[in-house]
Amino acid sequence: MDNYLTEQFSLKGRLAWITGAVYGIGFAIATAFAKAGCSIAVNTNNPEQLEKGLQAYKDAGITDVRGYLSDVTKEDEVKATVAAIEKDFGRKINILVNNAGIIKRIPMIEMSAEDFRKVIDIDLNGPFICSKAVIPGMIEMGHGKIINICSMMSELGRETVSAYAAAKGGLKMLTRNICSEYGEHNIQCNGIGPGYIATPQTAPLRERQPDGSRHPFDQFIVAKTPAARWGTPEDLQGPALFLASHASDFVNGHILYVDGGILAYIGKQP
Ligand code: NAP
Ligand code: GCO
Repeated sequence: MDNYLTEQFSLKGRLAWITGAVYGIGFAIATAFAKAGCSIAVNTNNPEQLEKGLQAYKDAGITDVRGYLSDVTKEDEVKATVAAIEKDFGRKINILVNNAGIIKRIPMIEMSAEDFRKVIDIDLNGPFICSKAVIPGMIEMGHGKIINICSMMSELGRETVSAYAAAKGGLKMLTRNICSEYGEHNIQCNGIGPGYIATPQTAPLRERQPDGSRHPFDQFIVAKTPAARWGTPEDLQGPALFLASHASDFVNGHILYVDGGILAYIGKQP
């Protein structure tokens, strides 16, 4: 039994690049991959966060990890990062997780075109640029795994997140197109669609009100989630390991929603 599970889910000998994984969801996914035997590369465009993130990996006992300072929207920096990763680890990248992302919560008609473009640039152009940089090496190796961190907003809209929803909707279709274009090279490209996860990105939606009560959005989301709770970054570790391992070699172009059931639920009668 143990041998079978190891064969299916082990990442021993693999090299994964998880973008923006100095904290939050990316950090949790990278930690799970490391525990499954994978070498880890992470990047951010913020030197202080990179230093703090590498210390956090060390504190977590993760030693086979290296950090790189780069912006996923800048193709020259991404190409240099891929070259540095492959030189430092002495092999090509087997697994790419396009995790880096931002959100701006602004009513659409009040959002500047510059702000809209910045979200699209990081959340959609970034995954394109990073995937384009690693796919040739995966073709050469005859295998590869790409996991795009999509969102509930790949399927649903809501007030103030027009740019983010457009980006994450596009990322869902980029996932399907990479599957279509490179599946014949034994490259599997899938997405994970997290529900509402407690990370710095959603902290503003969970802040206590001045009177000490829970944020209205916090109450809304917990009521809208059949699991009746916010997700944690650790909730995404098993699904990510599945999509990074041999267990998913015939799964391609799929968005795996890890949302506690939100997408299935119409909501409780008031
Ligand atoms: P987070 O806590 O805000 O972390 C985002 C990460 O991306 C940070 O490490 C950040 O690094 C990095 N990053 C931002 N811009 C970058 C750039 N241009 N180049 C390189 N790195 C960059 O977000 P999270 O909640 O962990 O979310 C991670 C991913 O999951 C995002 O794609 C997000 O859209 C998606 N997601 C989140 C949720 C949720 O509820 N939290 C749900 C669905 C999907 P710095 O801080 O150093 O800039
Ligand atoms: C928001 C949240 C969501 C989550 C996530 C849900 O403002 O609605 O930030 O967008 O980040 O994407 O899947």
